[in-house]
Amino acid sequence: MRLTLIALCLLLICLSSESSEASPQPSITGYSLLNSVTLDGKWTSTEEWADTSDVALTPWSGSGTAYLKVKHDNSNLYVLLDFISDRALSWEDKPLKHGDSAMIGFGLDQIATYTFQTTWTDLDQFRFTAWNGSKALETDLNSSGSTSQDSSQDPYNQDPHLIYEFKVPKHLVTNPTSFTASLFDNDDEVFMFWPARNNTSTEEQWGTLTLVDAPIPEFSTQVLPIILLASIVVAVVLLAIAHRYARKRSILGQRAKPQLSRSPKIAFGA
Ligand SMILES: [Ca+2]
Ligand SMILES: [Ca+2]
Repeated sequence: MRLTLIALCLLLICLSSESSEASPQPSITGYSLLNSVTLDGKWTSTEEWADTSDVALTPWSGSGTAYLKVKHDNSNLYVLLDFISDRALSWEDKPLKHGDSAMIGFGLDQIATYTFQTTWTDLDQFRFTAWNGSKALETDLNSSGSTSQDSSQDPYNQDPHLIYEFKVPKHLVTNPTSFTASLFDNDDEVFMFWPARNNTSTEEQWGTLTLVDAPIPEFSTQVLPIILLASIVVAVVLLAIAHRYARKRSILGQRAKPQLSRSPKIAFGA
């Protein structure tokens, strides 16, 4: 029984690793939101961004940890960039020039269409800018961005770190669209990208963002192996208990047989 359990666990681990390696394409899905977004540059509640999937950004220089999430409603798409490893805020007027920042870009056929950036300019101030191609736009196109260091409701990590939120009108982007996101931590000079980039950093390295008109499935393919493993473990444990119980009953039954066979004799003798 113990060997069976170990074998099942190994099988499920193999299945789980295969499913995680089965999606190497740089693509992300933006699900229809169930929880509304408040553009305050933080997880307004622990549930605010729990209704969509995430992908990890990859450091281009240095090391770091950050996650990207996208979802949408009828009018806008929303982007979260959670820079977990950026624990120190730096802004533009520091001697090192550049402030901590986040950028997202949308394209059509790998050509940049709109780019949005949020950059810290002071201890409590940031600047939101928009470009059409390489041209900076005076209008913000009804888009907006926000950032903070408030991580109190962040399910990933509650230690204070930089978080960015963006809102972009859906009519500005195609569906699906070429998409990229990046983060810059000035203190450690860390660039984080989705998808991962090499030194050439061309737009052909952008990924694909697809907006689907449905909420995230309750049980994603990533969760299914875990549920399956848990179900099998429970089933094996129940079988083991049932087996032990049956064996115990069998032993007790065998012990009880001589007593039962003696009883009629006693009654007969009386
Ligand atoms: Ca928020
Ligand atoms: Ca920083």
